[in-house]
Amino acid sequence: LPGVYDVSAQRPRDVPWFPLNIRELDLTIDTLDGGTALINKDHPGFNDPAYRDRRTEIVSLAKAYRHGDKLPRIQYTDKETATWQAVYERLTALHEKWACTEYREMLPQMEKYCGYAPNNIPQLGDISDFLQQRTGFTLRPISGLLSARDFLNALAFRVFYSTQYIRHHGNPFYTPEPDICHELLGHVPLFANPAFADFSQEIGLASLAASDDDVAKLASVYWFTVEFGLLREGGQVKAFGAGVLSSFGEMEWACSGAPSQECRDMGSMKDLLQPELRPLDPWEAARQEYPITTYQPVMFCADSLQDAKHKISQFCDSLTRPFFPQYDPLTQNIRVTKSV
Ligand code: NLE
Ligand code: FE2
Repeated sequence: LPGVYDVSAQRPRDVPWFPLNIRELDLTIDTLDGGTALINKDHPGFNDPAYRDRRTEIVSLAKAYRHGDKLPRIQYTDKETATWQAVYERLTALHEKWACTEYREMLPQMEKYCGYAPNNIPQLGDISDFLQQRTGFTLRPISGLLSARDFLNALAFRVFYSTQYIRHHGNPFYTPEPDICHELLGHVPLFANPAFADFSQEIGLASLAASDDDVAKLASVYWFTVEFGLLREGGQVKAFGAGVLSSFGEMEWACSGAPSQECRDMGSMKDLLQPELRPLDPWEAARQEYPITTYQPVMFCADSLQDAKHKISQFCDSLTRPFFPQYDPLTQNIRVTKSV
């Protein structure tokens, strides 16, 4: 409601700016790339004007979105649905083998309540309503890659920024950028898991007013867990990271122990035979460098989702904080208690 909460009335603060109310997420919608994501000469969509126009169309809806609006419903074309179908069918077969139990348990519910099906790209609004009732998470449309600070800050409010366009049909099984397949088949099912939702919010709270250095560390820990995390289940390596779960190529790369040449080519890993798997150590993950346009050469493997959650909590607690922010879900405000 305009006037009730005036987002433009910002008072100066002596820590890095962060949103104090969920409505202030409207101030953090600028992406690093102006909504083009990684479209460059190597992108399969670079020389496809029809694809680029469609991206612009979907992205402009995300740019116009403000807190409280209805999430845009997209009428996906047959061509887009065919890309989704190829990804969906190939991924769901692999998930049987290589997705962690917590993920596999959730998928039937996504099919039942959110419109997940091979021939239908689900709508963000339906998913957001479902998640809200399960864990209090909601989705917010975004045009492309956000800064780590803005992206992580939103998790404190149990808000997850989600792209809505789909990857190019030229390479459906791996893309370096987020797209609707990555969000829906990678991230969304685990946000319906209460323990996972709690720990995502914890990372978000730790990022509020954090120094640039600590935000970079948190982003790296996030990358090696929520995006590319692995865990062991009965001696087998399974995926819980969304970037692995949404990519046919990277899932085989990470979990099979012997990725095929076809799969390695897909992620530009012609020379490396397989990733180096290390036991999860957030302090080490915080310092580990990573590429964003190829498969991950180094990956971290937790003992379980609980283990990852526990270690990341300890890591968040170890950061020096100016104060301890808490989220009040009734008012959707951050409450700040000064540390001594
Ligand atoms: N590589 C992932 C995929 O193909 O689905 C997307 C990663 C986004 C960080
Ligand atoms: Fe992601």
